[in-house]
Amino acid sequence: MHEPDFFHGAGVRTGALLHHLDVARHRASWPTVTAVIPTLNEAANLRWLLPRLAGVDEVVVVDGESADGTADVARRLRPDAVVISQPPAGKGAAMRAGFRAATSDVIVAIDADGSMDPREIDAFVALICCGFDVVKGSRYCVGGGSDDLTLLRRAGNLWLTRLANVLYGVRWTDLCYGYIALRRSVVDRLDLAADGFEIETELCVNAVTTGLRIAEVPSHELDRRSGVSKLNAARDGLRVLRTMVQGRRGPANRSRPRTVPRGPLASERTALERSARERAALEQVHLEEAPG
Ligand SMILES: Nc1nc2c(ncn2[C@@H]2O[C@H](COP(=O)(O)OP(=O)(O)O)[C@@H](O)[C@H]2O)c(=O)[nH]1
Ligand SMILES: [Mg+2]
Repeated sequence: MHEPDFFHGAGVRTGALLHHLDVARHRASWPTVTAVIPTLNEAANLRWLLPRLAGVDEVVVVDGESADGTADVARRLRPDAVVISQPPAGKGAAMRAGFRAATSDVIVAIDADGSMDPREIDAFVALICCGFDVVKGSRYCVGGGSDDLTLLRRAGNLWLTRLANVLYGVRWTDLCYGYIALRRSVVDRLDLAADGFEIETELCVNAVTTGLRIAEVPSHELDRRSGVSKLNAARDGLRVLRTMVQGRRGPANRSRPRTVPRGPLASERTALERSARERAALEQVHLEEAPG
């Protein structure tokens, strides 16, 4: 006799159902995400990247008037993308424009060159859901790595990271890396002004001096897929150094935030409340398990 499917391996099915409900519960409280992508002649690389960002709610491409049709490729592959064109004033200027245009709860800055794996985005966002304001990728903490860095850049980054740790009393493992997620609600507090590759340093040090909660997450940097890096190790290293030293003077020396920061959005609140509830439940379990 044919039994209803439901009765076959009911235990397994119940487990699967609970799993689906759990995933659905997490999806419901998962914040919306905007990927901000600065581009300067990255048409070929966008063909690799954009299809891999299908799960992201919003894509903002800030193009430095590329000569290779980057903006057209972006519009064709992602018709709902916001594409901003501006003179090639530097990666920092592009990222600031992208942050201003983003509308989601969480912003993830990701390079266009295929060096940052979009599959890592969920790990960044999960840490935001745990209560962090800024989550920076690290190629040097356990689980991270790079196929892209030259010896000179590796040494420069190591030295600059150590200096940042001394100046700001932090324990970062990677300073000059552009794979970063942040709550959109903290963008104004960061008061970003950098035009060049020092933008990541400015973002991180201003986050410290304004008291934001910062986490590092392991990230594996891949080789740029095609084209060449626009970074100049000596020139941009000096700009990073200057940004770090200036930032040490603290927020009082920067201009005031341009707008009043707003509170978390509904989906952020749900996620944060849930993670607080889960933390409280875990603490309860530890208490109950503690001897005596
Ligand atoms: N819009 C814009 N994007 C830029 C500019 N300079 C660099 N980028 C982008 O910033 C990202 C990082 O640049 P890249 O040359 O790969 O630097 P690297 O990863 O540090 O070697 C890439 O997606 C570039 O296309 C610029 O002046 N304007
Ligand atoms: Mg690159």
